[in-house]
Amino acid sequence: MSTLNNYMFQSFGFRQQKKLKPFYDLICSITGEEFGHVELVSHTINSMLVGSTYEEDPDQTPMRDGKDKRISYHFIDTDQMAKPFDSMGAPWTGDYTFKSGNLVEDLLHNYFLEIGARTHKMRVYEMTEHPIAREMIGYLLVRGGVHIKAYAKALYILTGVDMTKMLPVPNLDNRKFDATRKWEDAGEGRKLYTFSDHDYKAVNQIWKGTDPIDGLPLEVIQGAPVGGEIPDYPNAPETFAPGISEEDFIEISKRLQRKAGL
Ligand code: MN3
Repeated sequence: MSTLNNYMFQSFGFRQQKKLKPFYDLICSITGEEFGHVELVSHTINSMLVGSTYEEDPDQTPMRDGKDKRISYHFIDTDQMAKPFDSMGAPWTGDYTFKSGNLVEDLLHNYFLEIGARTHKMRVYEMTEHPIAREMIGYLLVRGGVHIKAYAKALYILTGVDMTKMLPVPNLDNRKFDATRKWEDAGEGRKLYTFSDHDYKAVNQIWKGTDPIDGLPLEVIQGAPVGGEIPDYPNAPETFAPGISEEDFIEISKRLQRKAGL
């Protein structure tokens, strides 16, 4: 949420975007990817929560297990689907967005933010063996690594300071994680997607040369990566979601198919 909103507002309020187009294009491209990452993390949370409670008559307390979860309010407030709060239930707020307007400062902040996110991912990976969580973290470690390297390259072009020399931070190769290797092997750590079929081409003036960690050539991909299948979550009658019975759905289908309204 913080990376998405940082880059989004930095892109919306980018001064002299024509003159500084490669930097503008970089922030816009990564904004597009972060939107997808928020969706990916949401689906991870949603999928992991499927089956936390069960269908039963209300008097049988089918949601009793929610009472003892750390964020029991999540079970009261939602139908066990993700919302923007942290692992202790503290809500995400707009205070977490950073947009100074100074390009070096903003890129430095973004670089720091990505490194912080990498540290958190690595710790969470060490906290869970859940296959869905590991799959998500493995992928995001590789893609977040691209963002770290991209901001470092942008800062080098702007200032002459080579931030890539300190990478990786934390100092542990992505390949140490079982769930990252297939994405590293597929070259996902060296591709920067524009998330647009036509725009943001000037990003190739920043994302060029070789990978500072493995020395292999970098590549700009015009467009977005192939997406995964969006889960079709089952109904959860004990939460009253989505609240449409089979009988209701038959009637609703008839109304949907009618040519005229009402
Ligand atoms: Mn990122």
